[in-house]
This record gives sequence, structure tokens and C-alpha cells, in this order.
Amino acid sequence: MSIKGEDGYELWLRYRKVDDPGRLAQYRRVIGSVVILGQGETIEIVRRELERALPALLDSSVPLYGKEPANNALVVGTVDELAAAGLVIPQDRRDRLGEEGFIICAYQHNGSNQLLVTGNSAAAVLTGTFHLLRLLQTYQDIDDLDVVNCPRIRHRLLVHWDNVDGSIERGYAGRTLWQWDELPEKIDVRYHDYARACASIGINGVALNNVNAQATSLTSEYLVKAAALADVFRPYGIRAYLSPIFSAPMQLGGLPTSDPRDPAVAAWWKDKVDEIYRLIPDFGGFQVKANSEGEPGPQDYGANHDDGANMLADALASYGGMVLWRAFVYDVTVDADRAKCAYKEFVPLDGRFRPNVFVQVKNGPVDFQPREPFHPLFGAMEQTPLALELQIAQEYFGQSIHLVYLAGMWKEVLDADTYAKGPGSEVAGVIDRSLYDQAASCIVAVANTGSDRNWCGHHFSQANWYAYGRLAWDHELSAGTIAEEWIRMTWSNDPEIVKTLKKMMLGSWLACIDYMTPLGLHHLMQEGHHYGPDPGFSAAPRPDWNNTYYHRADKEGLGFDRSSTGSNAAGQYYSPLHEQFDNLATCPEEYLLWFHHVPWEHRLKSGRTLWEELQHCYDRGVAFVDEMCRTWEGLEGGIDPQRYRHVSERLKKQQENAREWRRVCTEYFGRFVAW
Ligand code: GCW
Repeated sequence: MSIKGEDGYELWLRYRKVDDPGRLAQYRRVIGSVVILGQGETIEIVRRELERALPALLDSSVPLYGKEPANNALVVGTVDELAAAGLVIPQDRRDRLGEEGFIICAYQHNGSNQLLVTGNSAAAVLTGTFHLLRLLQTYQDIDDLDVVNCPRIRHRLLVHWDNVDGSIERGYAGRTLWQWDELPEKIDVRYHDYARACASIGINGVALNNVNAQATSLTSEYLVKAAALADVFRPYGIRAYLSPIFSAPMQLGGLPTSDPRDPAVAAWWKDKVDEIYRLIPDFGGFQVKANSEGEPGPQDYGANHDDGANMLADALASYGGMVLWRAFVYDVTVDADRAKCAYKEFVPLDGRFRPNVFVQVKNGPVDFQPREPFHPLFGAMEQTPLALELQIAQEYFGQSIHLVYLAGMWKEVLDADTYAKGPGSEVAGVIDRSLYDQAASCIVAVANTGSDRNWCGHHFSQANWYAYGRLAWDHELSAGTIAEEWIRMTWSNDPEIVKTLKKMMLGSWLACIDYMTPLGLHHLMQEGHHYGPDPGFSAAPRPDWNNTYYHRADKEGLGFDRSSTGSNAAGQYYSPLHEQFDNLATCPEEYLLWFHHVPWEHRLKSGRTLWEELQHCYDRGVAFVDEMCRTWEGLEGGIDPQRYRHVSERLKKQQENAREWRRVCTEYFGRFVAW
């Protein structure tokens, strides 16, 4: 039987017929009919989703909306609606759910069996509905379910580096999804599809525009457009955020300054915020890049980050809005080691931010590299909630050409122990605030979506969007579990295919490190676009925009000495990490060249010298990509031809690129090796 081609537009929400007779029979039995309680836009979305999914998955017409919760009915609604129908969720369970958590449970009522999907809000019911559909899509047992599921992080944002001209900074899947010219009059159906995909994985905030912001985004004309998008997102439980430019009071307001301490400046922002909330009553807040890579900010006036963030926070506070103030700063006058700058600038400000400010910190101290140690700010600002910023977009990972599944990297960061309060002080606990017993928590990731039909350029890049949402909701899920869910929903439930794709995905991140930047190397990508290798690049005006700055290859060895004999970036970590990173003998090999300038003849755990080990890593990375190509070829016929070809083409390119990385880097570094 030939398989119909797919273009990937449906993402992980394909709802193909359950191809397992046992499971199908169970699903048909448990979901004999559907009762949807309540009304409103969100419940309407729930209804539409179930209407779309169930007949397709179950390949039968499931009677929807019987009024009475009959035997073998799926009953969906808020706990209040359920209670009104006589289906009572005990108070202690309700309390545990908060606003967003959901319950999926078997229930006996008047001698009949029901399956309930419920939560305290309609948005929670929607999340629960998607969760149930995921169980069906992945062929899970749904007899006797008792799922109580709450997000560990409160604000889970997807942020877009989209410009008003329609381009996307670091976007590799076409143009922006937001049709600014057509808004607010024309609402592209794709906005709904986008919001639906986000809601299906628990994303509850979207920052619409680039952090390298343009003042245009704050004009009344654009705010009306943003409001139209916010109107689409709202029933999906998603709030809109904007990235304002700090110089807006001058650019738009005609003020002589944007100094945050100037009352006229604060008043201008207050008016602007009032205007935004008139249009978008549930507006989430501002994400700000200030005094970073040339963007304007409070330091232009001798004020500091806290002055800027607090001034905006004050304008937003009465509405419940928040400020995500980015800590991506690396002013050369602060420290000659770029990796140290943010810590040095921000730690002294701990305790000086308003409660509705998050300091937003990238996973590592440099910039979304294939592998970095976690950012030393995590754990170092006890009184300031920190938002973790990840990048889905694969700027430094072969963009939308390379198959690289990023969940393993994100898990490595989340699971890393900061030792801030002794052992067991993981980054995840810093972010979800469980380490400090506080409620405010936030995670953001730079989106990889665009106007490409398959949303993300590479079909497998969809997995990174998916994995981000799932991890943001529950960082305890494993990279493997998430990969398996995604494969089953996106490709197939065939056990062979699941096994094969999972192996490819789970090995792909380590392979990418191997063929690009093994052993703690970083920032060797070509200047500007960051695709492909250029370890010798040294023509940039700033030292830390040169690749030679990062690897420091010379006759003696390779790597950036960040130990106590060098920049002492290792000293920004808590003990015992500090000592562990500082010492060449104990530094984890994956971060070796991050923290040390290592002699070429130094022997690693494998017994190989550094130079031999480097070559070994490059070979291993290339070999993995070769293996992915072979494995993929073996799937021909089992996967729809359209997506099969699309991925094949990209894998071939990845194979060429991996070889190029190996050739260029070994040739270049080889020149420094004496023998
Ligand atoms: O990763 C780098 C990118 C820039 C980006 C910057 C940032 C939005 O190369 O394009 O600018 O980080 O995070 O601000």
C-alpha cells in the first residue's frame, strides 16, 4: 500500500487512525460518546479539536455532546461545570491544580463509567484535552486513568525575533508568520493553527517581535495589529508580549532623553503601557534587550539595568504585567572574557529589582553554542527570579539543514547542579523557583517557526518546538520520552520506525558537538550567518567577535584558559564546581577547552593526546551522520515519500557539512601541532 505524501503542516497533530486493534477497541469502548460542558471561546476550541481528532483516530462517528454524562462517555469541562452536572472533584485535588493544571481520570457516577478531563479554567481543560489526545495518538492505555498534571513553570514563552519588514533574525523557515500589512483587518487562518500548536504543548506566552527592536512595534498603528493577534491567541490560553526599544520615548515621543530616571520618560512609558492595556487587557509584558550588542539602554545615561527594568516594571505592575530583562550583555570594559560579563554586571544588582521583573539568562554564558556549561548566574541571584532563555532556532546548529534534536542539551542545563544551596540545587530548581520556595517562574525560547509550509524548515526541527513546550511544562520529562511521543505523533507508531528515529534523534546533538565544536570548543562558526566552519576568522573589530579569541590555538595547545591562571571564569561557579572546572585533571572533558588552554600532547581519559582526541571526535561525529543517512534510506517506503525526500536531501547536506567541519578544523588546528 502506498503512503500518501505529507507536507508537514499538521505538525504533531495529525490524528491518523489508531493502527492497533487492541487499543482501538479500548478507545472506542472508553470513549463511546462525548459530553462537553460549558461555553465560551476556549470550550469551543476544545469542541472543535475533539470533533476533528476523535472520529479520525477512532475511525468511527463518536456521538458528541450528549447532554447527560452517559455510560462510557468522555466528559470535558471545568471543575465547576462538572460539579453542576454531579461529577465532583474533591477540593484538595482542585486546589493542587492551580489555574493551569488538569486532571484526566476515570470516574464512576450513578453506576456508569466516565472519563473526565477537567481543570479550574477553560484553558486548563484545553491543555488536558490535548494531553488526552496525545495519549491516544501514542497508543497509551487509557483504562483507569488518574492523571493530575500541573506545569512546573508558570510563564512558558515562545519568543520571536521577527522584524516589522517580515524578515526573521536567525529565522531559517521563511518569513514571519505575522502579516503586518494585512493586520488587523485580515486574520490569517495560520494564526489559529499556530496558537493551536502552541496550546497543544502548553505554551502560554508569545513575544511577537525581535529583541533587536524597532520603535515601529510600539506605534498605535502596530499595537492595533498586535492586539488582533492577541485576540486570536487569548482563547488558547496564550498572552502576547512585546519587545520594546529602550529609546522609544525619544524616537516616538520626541523627548530629549530616554533616561529611566527622568519623570517625563517614566510618564511616557506609563502612557504607552496604558494604551497597550486598553487594546490588550491581558498583555503579558515586555522583553527587553538593553545595552547589549549596541541596543540602547539605561547605561547610555549613567543609569543601570535595575533603573531601566524597574521603571518599566512600575508602568506594568498595576496590570499584572512583567518585565523580562535580558542579561545577554558583554561590554568589553566589564571584563576581557565575554563569558564573565553578565555575572559581573548582574550579581551586584540582586535584590534591586521589582517583584515583576525577571532577569532573563541564556542557558550558557556565551551564546547558544552547541555545548556550554550552564550560565553561572543561575543560583547566583537568590532574590531575583531568573528566566531561562533557550534557542530553538538552531542558529549555531546547522540551522534548518541539520537534524539536531536539542532536548538533551536543554536537559543537561536544567539538570545541572549549581550547588548554590549545597548539592541538589539544579538549574531547574532555580528556574521553577522550588529552590527558593517562590512562585514566580518563567522560561522562554527563541522560536524556529516561519512561513514555510512545514513551519520549521526541517521536519525534524518541529521536534525542538515540541520538546521545548513539553519541557517548559515538565522539565522532569526525559529527552527520550519526549522524542518518542513526538515520533509517534508526527511519523508513525510502528515500533521499528519509532526505535530507529529515536536513536537518530537522541544521538544527533552529541554528533553535532563532535563534528562542530568538540571538547568544549565554541564559536568557530562563520562570521555573520554562523553557518559552517571558520576557526581562523580574526578580522572583526571586537576581539570577542573573532573565532581565534575563543579557541586560542597556538604551538603549545588549544582552548581558552578560564581557570585561575587565566580569566578565572571558573571562579564564578560555586564550590565544588569551581575547583572541578579550575583543575585540568578534574574538569569534565566536554568542557575542557572551554576552561583550559590544553597542551597538544596532554592525554585524555581515553589515553589519546588532545590532538588525537580531537580527530577522534570529528570522525565520530561524521560517522554518526553517515549512519543517520544510511538508517534513513532504510526507511524509504515506510515513511510518506514527500517528507522522506525532504529529509533525505537535508541529511545529504548535513553529511557534506559534517565532513567540511572536520576537514576545515583539522587542517586549521593541525597547523599548530608541532609533529
Ligand atoms: O545569538 C545572538 C544572535 C543575534 C541575537 C543575539 C541576542 C537578537 O547572533 O542575532 O540578536 O544573540 O540574543 O540578542
